[in-house]
Amino acid sequence: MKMKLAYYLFLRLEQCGATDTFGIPGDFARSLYAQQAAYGLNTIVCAHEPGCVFAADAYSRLRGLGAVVTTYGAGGLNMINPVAMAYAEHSPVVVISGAPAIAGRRENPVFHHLVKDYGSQLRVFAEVTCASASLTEATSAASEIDRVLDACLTYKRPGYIEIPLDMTAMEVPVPSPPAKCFTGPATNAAAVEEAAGEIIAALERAERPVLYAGVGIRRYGLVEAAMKIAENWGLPVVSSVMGKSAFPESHANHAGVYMGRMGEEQPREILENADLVLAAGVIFSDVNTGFWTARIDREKLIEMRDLDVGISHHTYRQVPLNGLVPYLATLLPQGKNRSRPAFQRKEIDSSVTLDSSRLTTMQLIQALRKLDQSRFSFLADVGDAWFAGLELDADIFMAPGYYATMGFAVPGAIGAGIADPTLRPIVLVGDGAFQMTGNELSTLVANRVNAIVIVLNNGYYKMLSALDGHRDYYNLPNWDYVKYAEALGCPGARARTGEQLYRALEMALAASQPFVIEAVLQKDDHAPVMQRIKDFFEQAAGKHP
Ligand SMILES: Cc1ncc(C[n+]2csc(CCOP(=O)(O)OP(=O)(O)O)c2C)c(N)n1
Ligand SMILES: [Mg+2]
Repeated sequence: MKMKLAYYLFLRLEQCGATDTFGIPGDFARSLYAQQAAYGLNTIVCAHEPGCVFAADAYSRLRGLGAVVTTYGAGGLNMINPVAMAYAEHSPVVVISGAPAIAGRRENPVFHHLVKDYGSQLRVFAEVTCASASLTEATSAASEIDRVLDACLTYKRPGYIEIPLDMTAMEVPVPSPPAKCFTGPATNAAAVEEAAGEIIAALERAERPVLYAGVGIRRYGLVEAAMKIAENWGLPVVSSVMGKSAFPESHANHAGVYMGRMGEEQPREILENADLVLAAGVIFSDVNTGFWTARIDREKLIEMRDLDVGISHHTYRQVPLNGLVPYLATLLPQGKNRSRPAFQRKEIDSSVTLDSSRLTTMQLIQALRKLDQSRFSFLADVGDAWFAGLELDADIFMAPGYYATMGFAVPGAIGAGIADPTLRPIVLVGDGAFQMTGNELSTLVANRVNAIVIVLNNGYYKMLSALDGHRDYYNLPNWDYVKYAEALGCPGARARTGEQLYRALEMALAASQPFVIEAVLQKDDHAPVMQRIKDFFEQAAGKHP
């Protein structure tokens, strides 16, 4: 059977959950865009390539795969940082780039958009993806597409597919019937059974077991199975920072986010006093471990990773998370009668009121905690926006929790809103990050994604000053964010007090288009996690130099 190369690619994207693509057209991608329009795949054109990838990354976190379509060089290479983030954050985004036609290629290329040679862009992307391909041959094109997509879904990492102009509409042989989209990580059923047996025996013995939920749970679509395990065994659930909302935070067993000394007390006590920590898809990064202040004994730890499982000091290979977690969910306790875990869930602090005094980060947090979290997806950018977001009990929360690049949240809202139109995105973004990618507000307007964008305006790169003390070069130009928003076609309101924030939120909630709230905050007012990080770094440095 034969099919147009581009059509086969679009069909496979749809089968993997990506029914929309993000990108910016260009001459080397003109054929891809024309084919996409003819095929009928929804095309979202953003303002800038980094925004396209951030949008596709958020989309992928909700749909399982995101896709961007770009031109060569100027477009493709403009995507490197956010693709690197998607790699670090285990978010499968496939980059589809046009390339010079094969027919016109000369030995000594001096094409526009081209760096060194025809392999340059492919080599650059190889460094930030788990699989890459240049489709220069009709016979292998379909299997190369399948190979890259399968790797993206198996390893939850980005991939790269380059298509020369004259290959896009070429009729190429395709497999019939189509191959499976997702073959999954290598699995040894006997090893899964044996590892599960050992885990169950450890759970039966344990007096204070805890489920430590990581981002892998959401990436591999294991939320339901993780809930079953927690409910069957009466486990309190503590999330990692990156895994925030991987386990729904409205669930009664959820006890908070663990971040070593930087985090809240309750999840820390629960996790560090546990006699068994069942970690699922947790990445033990510096941020997740609260800058290595986490205290979890190796002997108490069962670490279910993407591809294998470590139990105390030994490892079962070919026991992937997506094989083990669903299997564990079917196994019930035989011995002890497990009831609901006993702990007090964090209440809304009623002493914080939205009055006429100067707006504080704590007031912003409390105002957001009072919203019905089930109606929203939350996206946070780097800085206090992220740390304020950590205080919410969100079921859907997205942030650059590992890679920590600025600029994710506003464009991320495009992808989140399109991937799941039933959830209204709420964006928390610092003024510094907003100044990088806030222009994607206009893409939100154009695509009728009615996100609520809250700009934390402290006139400062405050995160950096928390680590490093005050520097003049951390001061930011002061924009009028409300006027800026209006210029891009969406209304906004400024909040200098709690009362004004309350009113602004009411206006935003009533609006059917995107709405910007400029929250005017002070340089020395921090979300609780930021305050602890500041104290920690000050202590470590003695005093800032
Ligand atoms: C793309 C990128 N450039 C630079 C940095 C370094 N950096 C980390 S936090 C930060 C300041 C963030 O400022 P803002 O968005 O205003 O948030 P605040 O710290 O004030 O809460 C900077 C510059 C980064 N993380 N990402
Ligand atoms: Mg700032």
